[in-house]
Amino acid sequence: MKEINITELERKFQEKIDNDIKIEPNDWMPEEYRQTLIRQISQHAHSEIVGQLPEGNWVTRAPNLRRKAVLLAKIQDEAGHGLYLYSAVETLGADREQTMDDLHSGKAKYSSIFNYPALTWADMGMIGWLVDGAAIMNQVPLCRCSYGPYARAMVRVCKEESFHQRQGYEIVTQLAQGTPEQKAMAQESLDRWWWPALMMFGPSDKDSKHTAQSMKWKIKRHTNDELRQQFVDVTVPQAELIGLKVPDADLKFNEATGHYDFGDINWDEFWQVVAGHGPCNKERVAARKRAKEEGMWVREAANAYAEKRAKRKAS
Ligand code: FAQ
Repeated sequence: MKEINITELERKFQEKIDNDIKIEPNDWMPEEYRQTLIRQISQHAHSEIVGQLPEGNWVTRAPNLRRKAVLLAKIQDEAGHGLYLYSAVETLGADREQTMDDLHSGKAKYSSIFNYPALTWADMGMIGWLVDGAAIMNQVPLCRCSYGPYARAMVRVCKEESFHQRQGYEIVTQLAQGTPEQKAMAQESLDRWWWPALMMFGPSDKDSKHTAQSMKWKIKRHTNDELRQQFVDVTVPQAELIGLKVPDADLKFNEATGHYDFGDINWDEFWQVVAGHGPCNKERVAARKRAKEEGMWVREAANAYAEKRAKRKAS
């Protein structure tokens, strides 16, 4: 009897997916679907939060007040994205504190890109242009994700990422049109960030263990390689327009396919970074742990105040 009910629930669930009707928190969903979403959304949230660190490094050294104000606003936006996403994870029954503890213990992943250092001011431009650019390419399709709270969070996130991408491209454009030293700084930064940006889209389709199922559930709408190709096709002309050279000797527009062919990605480097052995992995996780410990008194004070107010209201 129980089995028949589950089959019926699965049928209804699949029917909604097939008809592009959003799955909402109180709807029945297969446990694997729930777990896949908890994994992806929490890792996405961690990426937004850890992603603040490379840029935070430059707030005190921004070249002028306008740049500092824009950078601060962008970093605040990333914190907001993390908070929407942690809330979306909670709608799936996950515990927010636990997901953060998983980040701190190394159990949960976050985007490989944030394990690279931001060494020059040009890197602030490159993060906006390439990293937010890649994030948008990946996240616009997520606005049509089958899970309602994630899809809705993505709509606002994408609008903000779009502003981030433009401010990054503007920084890089100004440097590329500046003095020879500024242009060289922009080129050197592109040389360092190009390949890690391509890695953001995840392993190639043949090595991606989750893509097939996530596409069936309409969590993902495109494969990792499809999105990576779209990113290359859009970004290479942007680099050419401002006179920068993408560091790939094999990059060539293919008239037959209408896409750019590009060189091999160093997957060994990608998996090393994902496994925790990138240039900044230890530093990033240590910074998050320190933030939790040092912010403990604020949370305790806020909770004590909330409890006191609730008691006063009740009496
Ligand atoms: N880094 O089978 P797949 C941003 C892992 S937000 C680390 O292909 P899936 C905003 C993957 O988790 C950037 N690990 O997995 C910002 C899995 O391991 P698991 C983040 C990666 O989930 C800008 C394993 O490899 N965006 O930048 C990476 O189907 C500027 C096998 O991979 C999102 O999270 C990687 N790059 O596809 C903030 C978007 N790629 O979990 C500040 C949402 C793969 O089994 C400044 N996420 N792995 O242990 C997604 O779209 C997907 O999760 C993918 C991976 C495409 C990232």
